[in-house]
Amino acid sequence: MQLKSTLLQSSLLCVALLAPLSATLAQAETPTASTEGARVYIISPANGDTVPTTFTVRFGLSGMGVAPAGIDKPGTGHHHLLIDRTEIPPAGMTMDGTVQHFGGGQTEVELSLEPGEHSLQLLLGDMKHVPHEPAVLSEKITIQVK
Ligand SMILES: [Cu+2]
Repeated sequence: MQLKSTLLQSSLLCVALLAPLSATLAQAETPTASTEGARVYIISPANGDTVPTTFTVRFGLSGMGVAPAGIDKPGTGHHHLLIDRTEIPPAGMTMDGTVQHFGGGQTEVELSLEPGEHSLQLLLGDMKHVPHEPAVLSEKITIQVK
C-alpha cells in the first residue's frame, strides 16, 4: 500500500482583515452625529469592584444601537474599550490600535489583566471607528484585579 502525501496550503486571510482599519488611520473624517441623550456605560464590573485576573466586561448602550463597523446606519456605532488610558482618543480621528475595537458589534469581552488597579472606559465609534459628535463616552471606572 502506498501513502500519498498531500500538500497543505495555508492562507493568510487574517492579514487582509486588518487592512481596512489601518487604511483610514489619521484621516480627517466628517463627524457622525450621535443621538441626543445617548449614553454608553459599563454594566459590569462596577466601579471599585475587585475582580479575578480574567473577567468579563459587559457594555451597555441606551439611546443608540450597536452595529458592526462598516455598516452605515444612522444612530448606531460600535463599542471601544479604553484600558488604563489617561487621554481620550481625539475627536474626528479614527481610533487606532491602542484602543480595543468591537467592530463585530460585540457587547461584552473576556479580559485578562495583570493584578493591580486598572481603569476601564467605553467610547462609541461610528462605522469608520471615529468618535461621534458629540462623543458618547462612559464614566471611567476603577477596578482592583487580584
Ligand atoms: Cu472601531
